[in-house]
Amino acid sequence: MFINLLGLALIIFIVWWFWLYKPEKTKVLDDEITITVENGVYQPANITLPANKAVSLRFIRKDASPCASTVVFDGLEISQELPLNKAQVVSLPPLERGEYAFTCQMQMYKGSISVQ
Ligand SMILES: [Cu+2]
Repeated sequence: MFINLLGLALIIFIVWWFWLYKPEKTKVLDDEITITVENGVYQPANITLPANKAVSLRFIRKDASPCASTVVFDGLEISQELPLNKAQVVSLPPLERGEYAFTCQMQMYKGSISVQ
């Protein structure tokens, strides 16, 4: 009986993890949002922006590895060097609705922008 309950809990957890869990999204209400580059993740990594509004992303890189030193916005033709421990602003033009990805050069860091 105990084993069955444990198995059930495990199944529920797996279902939740793979199908129900959605990464937290950060809605941008200001004109600028700060993104930290550290420990293999952009923080926040999933950003929701309003359409047709120019927004600045303020990157602060705390990861010294060269891999993290460039942020690339695929599809927007933006590529920006990020100095270590110093804010670097990337200005996004007003965007149409859609999903835009941003990554480091080797795509170990991954982020997404959802324009709505
Ligand atoms: Cu990388």
